[in-house]
Amino acid sequence: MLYSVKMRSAQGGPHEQGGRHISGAERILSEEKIEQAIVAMLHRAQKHQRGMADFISLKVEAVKTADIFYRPLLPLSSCQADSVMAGRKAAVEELVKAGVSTEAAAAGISRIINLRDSMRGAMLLDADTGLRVDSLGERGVRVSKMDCDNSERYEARLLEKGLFGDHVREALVLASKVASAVGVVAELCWSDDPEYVTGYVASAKYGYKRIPVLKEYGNPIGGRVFFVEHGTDVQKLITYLQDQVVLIRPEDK
Ligand code: WAQ
Ligand code: MG
Ligand code: MG
Ligand code: MG
Repeated sequence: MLYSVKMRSAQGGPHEQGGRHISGAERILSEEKIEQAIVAMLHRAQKHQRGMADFISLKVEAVKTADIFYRPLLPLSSCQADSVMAGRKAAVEELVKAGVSTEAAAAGISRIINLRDSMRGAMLLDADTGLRVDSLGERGVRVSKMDCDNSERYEARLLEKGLFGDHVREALVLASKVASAVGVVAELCWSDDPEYVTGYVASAKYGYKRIPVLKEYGNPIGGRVFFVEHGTDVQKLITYLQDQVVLIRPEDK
């Protein structure tokens, strides 16, 4: 039996009462791993670089094996960028290559830059017009119910590329689920953790492209934009992103 384990934390009260988002996490785990995961999530919320949480929600739900989708891990590669400006230029180039209009790509970057505080979830933007298509406001769409299929194997794959740590491990799984969704053209992301400046553009077509710097060190604003094909059934997409259980498998070598 597998379980979905989710955590979200905020400062100044719960998110739904105006609390400031601190951190969140989601895993799919077998029963014997739940306890350790919950303790790790609790510690993350308590000692986060965005500040100390005074609201922490932990949720454990059984997952029916028959409901699981298996989807491939996106291939990972990196681009060069030695400044925020160069990084953002590279992000626009990658987004346009993946099928996002120049205007929408620029709109995605400004949307994140102009956030007053970080959101808990992502904004959905039309990949042609750049207009926001979800109506979830400052909450956004929180992608949930996903994990890698085999943590040991997954972490070994990352290590082969010299990568380790929660940020990339969680982001690559999330990006792989998002890219597998019908209607998603590409994703743009950088962290809201002030000390983490590396971000990425991901798409089913070109994989997960790491961009070494997308914001200034110390900046607590980050976010995610999912660019969707014009005419996408947005409600169906949101249901997939939030509720569909997806396990990510590295392709066989
Ligand atoms: N679903 C939707 N949006 C999310 C989710 C989620 N599960 N988790 C985070 N976000 C949004 C939310 O707006 C956050 O404020 C923002 O993304 C940043 O979240 O290869 O760590 O968890 O080294 O801080 C990129 C790794 C790390 C790059 C990104 O984001 C690399 C990261 P964070
Ligand atoms: Mg995260
Ligand atoms: Mg897709
Ligand atoms: Mg964060």
